[in-house]
Amino acid sequence: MIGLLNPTSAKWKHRFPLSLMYVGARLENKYPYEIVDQNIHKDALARLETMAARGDLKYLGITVMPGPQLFEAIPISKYLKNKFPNLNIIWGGYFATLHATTILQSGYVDFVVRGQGDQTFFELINYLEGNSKSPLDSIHGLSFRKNGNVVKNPPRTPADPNEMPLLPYHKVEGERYVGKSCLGTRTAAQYTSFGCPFLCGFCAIASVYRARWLAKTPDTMIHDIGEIQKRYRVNAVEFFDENFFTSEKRTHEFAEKVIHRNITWWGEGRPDTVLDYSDETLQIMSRAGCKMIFFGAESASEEVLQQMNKGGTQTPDTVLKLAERLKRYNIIPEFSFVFGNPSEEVDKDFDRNMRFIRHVKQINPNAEIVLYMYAPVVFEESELFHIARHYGFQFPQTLDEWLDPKWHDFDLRKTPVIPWLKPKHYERFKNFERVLNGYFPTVTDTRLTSTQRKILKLISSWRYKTQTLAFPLELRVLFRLFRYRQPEIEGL
Ligand code: B12
Repeated sequence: MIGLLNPTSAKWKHRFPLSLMYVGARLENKYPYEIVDQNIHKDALARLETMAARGDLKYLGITVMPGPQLFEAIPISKYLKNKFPNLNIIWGGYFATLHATTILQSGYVDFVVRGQGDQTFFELINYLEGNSKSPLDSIHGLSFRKNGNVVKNPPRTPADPNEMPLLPYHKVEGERYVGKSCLGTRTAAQYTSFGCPFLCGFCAIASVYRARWLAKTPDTMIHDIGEIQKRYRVNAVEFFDENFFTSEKRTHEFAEKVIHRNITWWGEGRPDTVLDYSDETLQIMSRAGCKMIFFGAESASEEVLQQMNKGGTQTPDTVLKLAERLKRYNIIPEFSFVFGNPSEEVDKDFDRNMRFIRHVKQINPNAEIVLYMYAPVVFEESELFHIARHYGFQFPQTLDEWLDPKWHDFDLRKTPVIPWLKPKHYERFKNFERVLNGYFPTVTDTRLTSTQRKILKLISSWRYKTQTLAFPLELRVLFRLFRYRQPEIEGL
């Protein structure tokens, strides 16, 4: 039996474990497998242990994002490997892809599947089960240990998602993943394209997919939506694609086709791409239920955008124009910014970004703002990664080191492990975020009542207007009291 584990990630909302469902789809009818999701099964480890003790668990695949998932994946792998040395532990997902060597050197993970993982995993199981004559070295996208060294096979060329098998909804407790969000009462997650055509220096997707973008056709998308509507009466969809809006033609056709499905939807895109869309496309998107779009605005500085290798035609002005334009279509832009890029002038950069965000809010008060602190990703060709290293940034050298509390929040982009950022920067960032969230509470927190919103706005009003950020204790108390939730940490 193959176990596929999704370690705890989201704190309060559960979404389909798509990564594992794609991996599972390939195994369907060929190898028995079970998906165990620690987000909903708090006894996940005990379950796996029982299976392993019965001799029922031969392989354990774990999906690993940095942050909370990693902090579960490490102790679970260590514990199970120690107790059941014959269990093959296989990691996949973005963290695994980018840190394969460190992971394998730990000794308690046997294989790492890099990048798009379903076919690689299937070929690995074929090999381990003795059903394939090809050697391990021929499995593209796989890393493993050989004679004490880590072997990194060539990367796998990503496959066309239109040719992928249907997702195995029968393998998950689907009802647990369909829930309330700001989009609708029955929200589900979908994934309709792999990769992104751009090479932004801070993005894990760029590092893995290298400017490739492979997308499902509108017909396949509609078919998939039909499936989840039939099964779960879904009325809202979050498209987790990194760049859903890459092709205007696809978006337009999808919008035309989905219009009768009565769903509200959200996706991620680039400001310049969507600003270039015709009025006609934006109109049909709006009529077809597109309620909100997440955009990487990144920075108020053209120079920083260049340093990030944002590419395309994006400038800070693009964001302002888009904020204005989307008002007409009733689509909420959710602009994400990255503070604290490697620079001698961090304070100036902060000032510029803060001023810019206030400007965006002036143009479109409904625009949502999502703030991140820069966290390097492994991306050898990226200038940003080299600059970060030049400033003395270094990733942990061992897997256990990642457990150090100082790395705990690293990928939540809030912790001081970045040499050019001092505690005062984090403090300022956090305080700006608090005042902004207080004055403009996010619509994505559906549990926040209108009275709570009014209280937050009222209390933070003087701070926002006078730009007094220091010691916002009253806001910290209110956020705690109201259990305020941030989309950057917990999803929509
Ligand atoms: C959904 C999502 C979330 C959800 C998770 C919901 C859930 N169900 O668990 C939430 C909102 C919780 C989340 C949080 C975070 N996320 Co997130 N998230 C995503 C997102 C948008 C989609 C992931 C997804 O479902 N993809 C669809 C599946 C099919 O693709 P996939 O995951 O790549 O899986 C394929 C391969 O990777 C591989 N694979 C994956 N797992 C496994 C396992 C095995 C065993 C094998 C063999 C193969 C394999 O095979 C799969 C099929 O080909 C991605 C971006 C993206 N577009 O992928 C970011 C992304 C994964 N997240 C990222 C990050 C950094 C985070 C955070 C840590 C920080 C943050 N602020 O975003 C937080 C953590 C907070 C927390 N509380 O856990 C980064 C990872 C970057 C990195 N350096 O590694 C990404 C890539 C976004 C980005 N561009 O930077 N996230």
